[in-house]
Amino acid sequence: MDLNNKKITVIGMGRSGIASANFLAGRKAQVTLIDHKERKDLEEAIAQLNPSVQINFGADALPGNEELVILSPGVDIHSSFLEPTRRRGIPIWSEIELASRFTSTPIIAITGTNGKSTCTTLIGKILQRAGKKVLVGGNIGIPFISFVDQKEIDFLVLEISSFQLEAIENFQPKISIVLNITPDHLDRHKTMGAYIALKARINENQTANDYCLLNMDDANTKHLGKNSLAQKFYFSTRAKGDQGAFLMGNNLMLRKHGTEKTICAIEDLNQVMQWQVENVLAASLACSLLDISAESIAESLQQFTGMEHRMEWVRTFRGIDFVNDSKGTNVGAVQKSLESLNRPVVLIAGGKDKGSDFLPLKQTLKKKVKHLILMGETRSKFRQILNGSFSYEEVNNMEEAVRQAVDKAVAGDVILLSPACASFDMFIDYADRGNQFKTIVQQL
Ligand code: UMA
Repeated sequence: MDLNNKKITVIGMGRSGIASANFLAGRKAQVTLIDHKERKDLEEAIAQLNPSVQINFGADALPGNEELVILSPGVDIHSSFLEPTRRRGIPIWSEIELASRFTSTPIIAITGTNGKSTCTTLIGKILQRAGKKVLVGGNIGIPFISFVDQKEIDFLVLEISSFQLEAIENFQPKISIVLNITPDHLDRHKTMGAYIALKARINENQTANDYCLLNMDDANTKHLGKNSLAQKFYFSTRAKGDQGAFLMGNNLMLRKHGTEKTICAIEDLNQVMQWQVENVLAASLACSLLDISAESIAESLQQFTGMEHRMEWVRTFRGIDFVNDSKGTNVGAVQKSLESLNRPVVLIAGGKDKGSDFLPLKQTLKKKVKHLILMGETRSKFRQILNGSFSYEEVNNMEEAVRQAVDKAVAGDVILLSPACASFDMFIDYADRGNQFKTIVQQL
């Protein structure tokens, strides 16, 4: 694809937009970068840009002469300001579509509502340990476009979001994985149907030489391969299919082309990863399809201690375990986290609303949680669904939350921060929320 002198508009001056604009400018495209924020709020971003990039601040409207538009993930493809461009038939791509046109390195693409970052990181670790040269990024941090100029890489391991899939055309991973789909981002995608359809796009361009890995235990994911030409493999903690990775008794097993192999026992995994067996099965299966041996996979699994802010064990104090799951920003994540614990839980939840329906959480709360501590903007929404039927209290900050939780817990309990909400009402982001929790817990 020749970019020389091509008029390209990039929308959004965050990590994805800056990396895309610099990539395009480096290939001599005429790049306009637009952002609805004012100049004073973007000084740091400006400093990172190729000087040839033209910047339009405080703007939504596109120049009108663009031949291609690149969207940052945070920009909704249905935004009305894109209408004139769409009417002119100009292609509108996400950054991952652009990047995929400039690399022939095989891509392992991981999507799903929860567990993406853990699975992505784990695959990266297994492949690295097996001697492969890999780059790990995408929604998890370094934008995909930043990888395409790097040479002699064996695999790109990319966490992919529904926002990024919204504007793909040809994006074709060698291996696609859909971990699970539960309600999230419905403020943007509006319906579960629309959200599921977007996740399904991860395998729409795959061919019979590619692999599509699906969670057999999740009703929203198990049929997502039906329109894909890719070879289908499944992972499950409950059932045993013909091709895939399964839990049999206490063992993690691989089944491929008529042969069966044990990877390791659940007890061989770190405690945190025992809570996330589905992610472990998906990662093991992907690596086994890339011809990494079961023994090598097992060695990596045994060393992997999980991710910060995702079911992260913080400390035991007075016999109470403190677990930081600040990245549990939707109802499905909290359900999964609670289901994985078989001890009484004092749960700290609440935060910024993402248009979520908390009602499906009520049953899990009743089953698993002895006391609930609520904070943030969504307190009133929780109050409505609980309707006096459940023991909870409301607090104003993290310090109060931890103090009240300790008051309610006894030795043998778990105090779990798993908010089911975004963090932006009270914190910079989920990491800030998790770090504040950890600091307060360490000071007890
Ligand atoms: N902007 C506009 N117009 C709009 C919307 C946004 O101009 O209509 C501007 C904002 O003013 C801002 C910029 O766009 O300056 C921000 O762009 P962005 O929100 O896409 O943020 P980036 O920094 O580019 O980060 C994006 C992903 N962000 C989102 O999906 C919201 C990051 O995922 C990703 O790590 C990064 O690209 C690199 O690939 C974050 C995320 O929250 C972690 N992802 C969601 C999630 O995991 O749930 C999907």
